[in-house]
Formats: sequence, structure tokens, C-alpha cells
Amino acid sequence: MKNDHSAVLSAHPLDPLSIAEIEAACKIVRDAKALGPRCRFPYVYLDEPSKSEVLAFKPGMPYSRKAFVLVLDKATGATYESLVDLRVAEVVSWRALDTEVTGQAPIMVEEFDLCVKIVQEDPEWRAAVKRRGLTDEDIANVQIDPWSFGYFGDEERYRGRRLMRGVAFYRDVITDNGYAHPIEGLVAIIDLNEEKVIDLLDDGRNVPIPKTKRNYDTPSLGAPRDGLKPLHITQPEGVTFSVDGWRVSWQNWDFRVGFTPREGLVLHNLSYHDGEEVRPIIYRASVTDMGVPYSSDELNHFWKCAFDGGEYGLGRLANSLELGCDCLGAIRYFDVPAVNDLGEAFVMKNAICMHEEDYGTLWKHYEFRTGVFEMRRSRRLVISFFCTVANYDYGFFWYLYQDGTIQLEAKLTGIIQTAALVPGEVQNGGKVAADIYGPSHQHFFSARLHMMVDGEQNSVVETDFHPRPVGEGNRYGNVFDAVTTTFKNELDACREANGQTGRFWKIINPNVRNAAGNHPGYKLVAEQNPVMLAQPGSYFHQRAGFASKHVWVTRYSPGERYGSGEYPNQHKGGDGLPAYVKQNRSIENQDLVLWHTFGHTHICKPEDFPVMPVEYVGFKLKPNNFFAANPAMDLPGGKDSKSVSASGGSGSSCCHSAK
Ligand code: ABN
Ligand code: CU
Repeated sequence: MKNDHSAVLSAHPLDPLSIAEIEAACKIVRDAKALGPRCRFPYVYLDEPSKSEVLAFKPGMPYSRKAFVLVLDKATGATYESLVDLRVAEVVSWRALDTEVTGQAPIMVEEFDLCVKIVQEDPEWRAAVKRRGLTDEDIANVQIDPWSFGYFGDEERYRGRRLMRGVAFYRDVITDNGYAHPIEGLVAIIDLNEEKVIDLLDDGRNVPIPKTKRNYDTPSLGAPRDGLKPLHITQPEGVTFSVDGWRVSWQNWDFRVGFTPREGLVLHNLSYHDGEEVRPIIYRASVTDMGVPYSSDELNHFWKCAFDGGEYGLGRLANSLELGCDCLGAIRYFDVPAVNDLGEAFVMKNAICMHEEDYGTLWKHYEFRTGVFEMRRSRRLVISFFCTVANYDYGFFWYLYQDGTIQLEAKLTGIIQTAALVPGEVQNGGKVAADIYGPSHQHFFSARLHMMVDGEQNSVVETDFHPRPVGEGNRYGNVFDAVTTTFKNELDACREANGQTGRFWKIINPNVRNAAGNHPGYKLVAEQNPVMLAQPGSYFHQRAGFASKHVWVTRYSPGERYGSGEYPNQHKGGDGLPAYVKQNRSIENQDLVLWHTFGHTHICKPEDFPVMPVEYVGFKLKPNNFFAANPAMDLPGGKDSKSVSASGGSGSSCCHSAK
């Protein structure tokens, strides 16, 4: 590799771009393409090197270092994908997108503010809110939610434009919770590049604005309940994990932490030290999008179908946990280098949080005949981040356990989208207060698991349980059979969960056998499996096609990265998983990606308001024929267990930093 550019500060090909690399990438593109002042940088991230390069890498070896830079010229609406080779400080590829086909670049943070200004200044919109009883002074406090436009056919006046919808909420003072005061029946359609409202949709009903305050900031909540005694979690001897740059080792696990603006946290090269062997399990794991289609026919809501990953960016909107952490114990934070819309690098302080947690019983037995009593406590490593996408807050928590289990838990909290009740009308949603309801909706997460169980060639099998008919071999009617099929091609593997047959899926390595003669594998334990309720022909169904199945399996192809496709913003639909599997490639004994859709159908209720308690959704991957025995038999027990000690005494404070 020639000309090692001074900006390159990484130690491994998968390290996220450093601050210097981000700055260099933006400058190289800006200079090479003479970008004007209205050019923006919706994406700047590591262009991950090929899998073969990563797997062949050994410390000290040269490796490639490229940045993917998406440029949006607000003056013309032109959008360009570029690749910058940081080693030679050159733009090595530059391609204009036909955004009517590809979809628009994701919504940028500056467009959140821009949308408020554009709408608040629009004379027609001002007149419309005044008809609903607001004054000029009130308007400065009105909250405008910056909604992705969606797609509802090729209407001529919308074609080729970068659009957004603005929905309004009254606030008496700027710090009020606007979601308690929805302004119904009024939607502004904004051209973000022309910076103007191009359509104002007003149902003319002038529905009264709910005015009861439902604030949740500490002063508004008043005196808290009392009686809670301190609960301390301490690790007086320090933490069990070790961190080297972006690499983490803990209790036989080994992986690298990554982070992208769209997906947020990524786990790379997840492997397990099994005796002398380092056994790969997952090459790359992430949540590639989260789509939320709403169930409503109302003007303010019928078009709502947010892709919080692909349209907004789960990583880009990550919380900095500087202000107080969400986790207890000895925390190790990762600061994540990031970039703003102008191409200026900054550090997302404490964006990723990692710590250990006690998790109760791992294994236990009391041998009543001999009095032998053994139990081992379970501990898990938690790697997480939280993001806020306007009203909702999502936590993404990866857990690794000592028994080889891998888990992803998404935590859904924040504030529901609200609507004002029209007196005397029945609405499609759940009432949360006397004059407010929450339109029903679904949350669909698309996890992408590039599997590598004991090697690069894997297969996926599906098992259903069937009760065996009474007869020979089942005289008493108690026998059931497990029927297992191996998926051959991609179109065979677009599957739905089936509670009645107890269906499950395993990723196996058909080229290896364990001591019992079985192929080592990991079982996908699917937990929350809503199905897409929007009609198959609907725009929502087309645009969030990934949500029509719970499991998809694709042959690995580096360009197939997101369940909902590359650019869901204003995309007409059909991209992502439904397009990938149309190729119907062979998936038996191949380099495979397992995709899992999971989520939650949300019928709102008063308990969700003003801020909803966390709803947990996710999945597990459990070793199945992978280990020769319970891999946690060697855990220390009794007094040596190093596990939590409970006491009634006082302890030291929680939430301190791990070194
Ligand atoms: N949570 C989706 C969203 C984005 C922008 C504005 C409102 C809601
Ligand atoms: Cu919800």
C-alpha cells in the first residue's frame, strides 16, 4: 500500500472512521468536486473492506481504508455517492443517483430545524392554525414534527423533489410536551431544497386542540414517591472484560465493535474460544432498519410509515450518554466519531455503553439422594446504545452469555404519536386521555446476521413439530415428530413463524460434525412475531416488504446491506429483501446472511402516556449442537463465584467508569 495518508489512524480494517479520517474524506471530496456552499454530507462512514481482506488480516499487515461519502447538493437536488481512498487521498468513484429510482438521501438533522422554520413562516399555514384558535405569539411555540414524506404514487408535482411533511402540535410554552396537544387535520408538505411549503392539506374541520398539559420533566411531575432504598451494583476488583481499541474480549467471547450512522451499533467477527479453538459464529450483526406503518385513514396519519434507520439514522441520532447513563455498574463507554450535515467531524461522547450484569441462575442441581448441591450464577455482557427519532426512543442491547447465547433486545420507549379526538367520532386507535388517542401502528425491526458458524459455508434448516397419528410406533398418542427441511434456494427461505407447529430455524455448518455426529449450529429463537397488517398491494407493504416475513436467507453479497433497501426515503417500494431474494440463489452450504424481522403491534393505552414504559422485543441465538457439553460447567461456584454479593449495608456509588 503506497502513500500512507496521515489521516489514517485505525489499527484494524473494520475500525470506524476516526475524526481525522472523516475530516479528510469530506475535504478530499469537497476539493476534488469543487462542492458549493449548499452541499451537504448525509452519510460519511467506513466503506468496509471485503470479507476476504478482513479475514486474512493480521496485525501489522497493510490494509485498505476507504470512506463512503454521500453528497447532497441542495442547490440542484443532485445526490452523489462517492468513495474516497484515504490511503492515497483521492476520490476513486463518483456516481450521481437518479433519486426518483433510488430514493432520496436520508433526512438530515438540519432539516429537522429547517422544517419548523419553513412551516412557521408559511402564511397559509399561519392562517390555518389561527382558524384553530392560535395567535401569532402562540405560533413561535408550535412544535412541527419533521415526517418523512413516504410515497403515494407518481404525482407530477412531487416528482424529483426532496420532500417532507410537517405535523403541528400546540405548546403553551416551548418546554411543554407537544404530543399532548396535537393540531388535527393539518399537514404541510415541504420542499426542503426550495425551502417552502408546496401544499397545505387541511381537512377544514378545525378540530379543537386538546389543552390539558401532560408534561414529564422532573419539575412538572411534582414530588416523587418515597421509600425507595439504595440499590448498589459495584465491581470492587474491576471488570472482567478487556478492550483493545474497538476489540473486546469477555468470558471466551471475542468481537469488534462497529458503528454506522444508519444502523448504530454493529458487532463484527463474533467468535468463541472453545478450548484451544477460536470458533467463528457471526461475521457481522446489526439492525438495518425499523419501519413503523400506521393504521389510519385520517389526513394527519394515513401516510405515516417512518423508517427510523433508513430515513433518519439510528446511529446518527444516538444519544450521548454523557448526561447520565442508562446502565448501572462499572461502565465502559465508547466515544463514536461522527459527522454533521456540513461535513464537520465531531465526537459522539459515550454513544455506546458496555458493562457486565448478573443474570440470576445459569445452572443448578440439588441431588436429594446425596446432598450434592451445585449452582452457578449467570453473567452477561451488555453492549448497547439508545437513539431518539423525534417522538420515540429506542435502545438496542446486545447480550452475550456464558452459556454461548447471543441476544438482541430492542427497548421501545418515548412518546407515542398522538391525535386529537373529534367529538362524536370513533377513531382507529387507542384512547390515552379524554381528548387524545394514539393511532394504532406496528414496529418492524430488520436484523441482519451474516453468519459464519465454524466457517464460511453454512446452511439454514427449518423444523416443525407434528403430532404423530396414533398407530404403529404411537400406540398411546403421545409421540410427536420433528420434521426438518434444509432450505435450498432463497425463495424457499422467506418464512413466517408458526406457533402451532413450534417452528424454529437453525444455522448449521454442514461440513463439520460434533462428537455426537451432528452439525454444529445456532438456533434462532424468534420471540415477537407480528405480521405486516397493511394490505399486500398497499404502498406500505411494498415499501416495508421486509416486514412481510419473519425469516429471510440470502447468499452473501456485499451490496445487499439493508432489509428495507439502500435509500427508503421517498422510495416507491420493492427494494431490500424482496428484491434480493428474487435472484433465488442457492443457499445450501454457502456464505449466508440470515435476516430476522421482529417487532410489536402497538395499540395505544393510557399507560403509554405521557411517556411509555419500555416495551421489549428481540430474539436470541442459542448454541445448538455447537458445544460438546454445557460450556459453563467450568464456572466457579460457591464462595469463589465472584458473583454479586448482597448486603444490607451501604455501598459505593453506581455508574462509575471502568478503566
Ligand atoms: N419516529 C418517527 C418520526 C420522525 C420524525 C417526526 C416524527 C416521527
Ligand atoms: Cu409504538
